[in-house]
Amino acid sequence: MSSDHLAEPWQPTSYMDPDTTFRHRRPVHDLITTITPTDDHFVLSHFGNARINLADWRLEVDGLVDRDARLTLEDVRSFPRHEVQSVLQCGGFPDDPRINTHNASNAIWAGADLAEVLDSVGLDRRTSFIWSFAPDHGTYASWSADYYVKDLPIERVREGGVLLAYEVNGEPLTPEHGFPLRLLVPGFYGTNSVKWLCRIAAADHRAPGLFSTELYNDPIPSPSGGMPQRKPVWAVAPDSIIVSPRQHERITHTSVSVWGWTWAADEIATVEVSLDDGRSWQRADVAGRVQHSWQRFEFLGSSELVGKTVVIVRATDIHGTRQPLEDARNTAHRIGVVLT
Ligand SMILES: Nc1nc2c(c(=O)[nH]1)N[C@H]1C(S)=C(S)[C@@H](COP(=O)(O)O)O[C@H]1N2
Ligand SMILES: [Mo]
Repeated sequence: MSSDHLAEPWQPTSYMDPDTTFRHRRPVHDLITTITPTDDHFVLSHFGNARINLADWRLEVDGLVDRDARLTLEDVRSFPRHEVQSVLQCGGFPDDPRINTHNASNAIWAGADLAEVLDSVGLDRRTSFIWSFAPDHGTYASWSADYYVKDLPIERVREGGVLLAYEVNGEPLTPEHGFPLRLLVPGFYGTNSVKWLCRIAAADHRAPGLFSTELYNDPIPSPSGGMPQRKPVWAVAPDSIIVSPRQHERITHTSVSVWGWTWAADEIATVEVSLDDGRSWQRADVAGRVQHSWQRFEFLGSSELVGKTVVIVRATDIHGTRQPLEDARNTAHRIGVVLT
């Protein structure tokens, strides 16, 4: 199938409401439960929220496959149902990888495994990327587009757990979270989990598009002044949020408790807490993870300091990759407190 055909998205009847960028989030200090209730789950929709008419919605599956398919929601539901507990984290500003927006939630998603659906239509061996399309369109900051398209390396799909998700926390998806169907890519930044999914296509090259090959690609320093390279915003780097204490909280210095959530594409091995703005670090306790969930960390200790200080938390994953203290999508979280 030609690339020209691949670039033309099929679209169900839909409208945008609102038709401007839609963001919703709770303060991190309110994220006190392991599973984030759906109403508290953050929402990020670049162009606004698409409202889909289920009656004419289909999931088109085409590109490098033996048999094109047009699946109804019932067809998708007829595949084995998989549940995945997973953190979903926004990658932050699509053109600025130096800011951590601390925008994350943890939920139980259910749906069909994308790898099983692709096997059912016969995937061509040349496939290296799976493209995913949605009909939302409009303007976002200074950019505009007629639809949303992302791509995933086939290796991630083959690992399993990439869902065509129709449920979150035991209920059908809400419109803001992608009704009737969304992609859920555990371990990858939220931008890849395409909401209002209407088409997936198998291809042997990356999907050209505003959100795939233009925005959401981080510069990587080139060693010897060669051609600048860019890396797609895919796997989630080690990250963490401090749920407690809150900004400006007064804490007794002899009994300091710091807790929150930590996660990465792979499991987090250690979390360190600093009570003196990064001069010294102590280990926190870290719970194990369930599938791709976030992990709770907790630190109980004391400080010789009294007065204003900054609490910082940094996580390290099982590969030894540690959160940086500045200028990154996963910059360590800092909270200013007063020790009394
Ligand atoms: N179709 C479509 N899918 C999308 C987006 C979008 O704007 N349009 N935003 C992405 C981004 S940047 C994030 S962080 C997640 C947020 O998912 P949520 O709103 O369900 O939390 O959806 C992703 N999927
Ligand atoms: Mo995002």
